[in-house]
Amino acid sequence: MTSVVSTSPRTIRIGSRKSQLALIQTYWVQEQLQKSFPGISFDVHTMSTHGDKILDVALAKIGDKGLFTKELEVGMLNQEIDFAVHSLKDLPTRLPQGLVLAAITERENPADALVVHEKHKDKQIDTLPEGAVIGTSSLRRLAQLRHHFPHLQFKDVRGNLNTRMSKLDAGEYDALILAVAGLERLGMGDRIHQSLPKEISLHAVGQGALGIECREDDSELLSLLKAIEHPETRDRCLAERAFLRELEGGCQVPIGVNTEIVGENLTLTGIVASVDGQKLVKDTVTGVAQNAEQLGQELAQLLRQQGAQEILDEIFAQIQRGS
Ligand code: DPM
Repeated sequence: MTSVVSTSPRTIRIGSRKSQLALIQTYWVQEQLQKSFPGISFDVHTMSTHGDKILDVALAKIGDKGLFTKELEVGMLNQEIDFAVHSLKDLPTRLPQGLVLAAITERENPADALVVHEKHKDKQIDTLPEGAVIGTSSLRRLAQLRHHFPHLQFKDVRGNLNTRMSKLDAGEYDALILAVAGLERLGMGDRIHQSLPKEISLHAVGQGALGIECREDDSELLSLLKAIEHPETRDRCLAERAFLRELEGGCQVPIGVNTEIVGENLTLTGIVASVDGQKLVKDTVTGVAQNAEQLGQELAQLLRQQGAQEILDEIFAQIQRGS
């Protein structure tokens, strides 16, 4: 008797935003999967997301529930694509019903970087002159830097990395703060002037890692995607995401984190700051990495006891008022 084996190879459709960074990330994931599963074809389908279409509005004002992810999620639920590759930090901590975070890839350097105008090439973040204009659209970066360097000025900056760099080089800003990982992936690592230490800027939840989202009932794909998962990054990012979820924070909140794994233990540090940089609460928890999500929740509760909720409520009210 011959056994029946399914020989029709499946074609898996990967959804991606059209931005240069998104495509680099998606092609990287495609290549890793193609190497692991040479018999399956992985095709890339691009889509524009809401966040890509409104480049001139400050991020914090347009709300952020899935700004860069929603169209891809609709595509997955409609079976137009099978999975989507996201910068994990742009993926909301609550996913739509029917979708799951299937895998988290190995994290690159999660730090923030200082990129300076040529005239400041001998300066560091702590030696930039009084009134120097720093370009950032991140409330997290803004709040932490204002806290440490009240003599600096801050101005919104939007657009892709090339646009931002041209504005910097044209003298509209003295410096920009951008993710090390994004600059490196785009081949602009040479513009990283200083990697900001965690004492100055705690990075965003999930920064530097990629998150793969797919339908929860696609068990075949879920098991394939495990091939590109990095367990240590997953534990760290699950702790960070549980912390953010517990605080009901979206992607545009002045919440920063740092995680480390030593042996079996995971250490998670978190910060919640007011936009003016005046109020800031920070604490650290350590426990076994297996309980990553529980650690994140614990840290959120600790910070809540120290006033984090009042700081966040104030920010949500400000954003609602459109100020
Ligand atoms: C989110 C933030 C920013 C991005 C907010 C934050 C930065 C916005 C800005 C949630 N998403 O970090 O506090 O400064 O204007 C984004 C970048 C990357 C993914 C670029 C960057 C690349 C790094 C990565 C935008 N999303 O942070 O400079 O994949 O982790």
